[in-house]
Amino acid sequence: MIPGADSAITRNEKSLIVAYDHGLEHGPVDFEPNPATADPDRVFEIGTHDAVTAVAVQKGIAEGYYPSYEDDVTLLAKLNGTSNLWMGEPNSAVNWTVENAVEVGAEAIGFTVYGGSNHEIEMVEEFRDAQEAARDHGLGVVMWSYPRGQGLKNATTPSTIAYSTRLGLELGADITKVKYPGSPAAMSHAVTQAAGSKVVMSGGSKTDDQDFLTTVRNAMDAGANGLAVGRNVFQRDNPEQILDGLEAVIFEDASVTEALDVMGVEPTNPEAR
Ligand code: FBP
Repeated sequence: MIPGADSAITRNEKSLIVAYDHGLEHGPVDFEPNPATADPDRVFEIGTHDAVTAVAVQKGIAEGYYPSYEDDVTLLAKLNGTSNLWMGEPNSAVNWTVENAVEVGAEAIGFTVYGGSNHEIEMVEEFRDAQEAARDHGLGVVMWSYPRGQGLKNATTPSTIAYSTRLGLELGADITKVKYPGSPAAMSHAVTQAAGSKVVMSGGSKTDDQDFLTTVRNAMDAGANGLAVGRNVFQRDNPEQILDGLEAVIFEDASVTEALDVMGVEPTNPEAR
């Protein structure tokens, strides 16, 4: 990490990244809950919400759609990715060079590393090339650090997620994106292992407003620097409404109750705090 290298995609050291590489990673099935989001214009519009510090997309989406949003959205270039049609050991094709991403307007790069995969060595070497090219161009570096592979069945245990954030630090990420390890204590341990590099939580599959905000609140209380989220925003009927709530929790230190209030939503569970 280089302190400040990620400043284009952070605000007060925090990030709310909208990830929109799902059309590649999961396929059109992810757009079924909100069919309008198959249109990248709709998601870039969501990305103009004040809370959003960057939108992460693959090359084709950036080339085709980002020029209309370059004044209002910060581009995070997701350089590698693989479709759900691939049935082999976890791996991720490098689809985009840093040089081309800079030409398209990227201010940071994103790169997946599947620690524990039989392809870990080549993925880490590819990350090295991307990380060093990003440094040459003054871009921030976000690692999607998702351990998985033949020998790794449960990729969200506390020790695995702590190892994930440590991989980000060791390999030169400014921000490491990890799955939530299930408890504030485990998240706190993962943040400690990142040793000053930033940690953001991955959004995961769509959950209800209160449950999602509670997990984000817990992650923030454990020292996380925000969120990189896809489905839990764009699969909702009203993505802007949940962004209002996330803005309150991430940037204004609001409680879950306060965030639901900002959204105009009644708590479903009286234990909201
Ligand atoms: P979500 O918030 O929808 O989980 O998106 C985050 C993300 O990392 C995306 O960038 C990516 O497409 C997807 O999750 C990968 O999910 P998985 O690793 O579960 O296939």
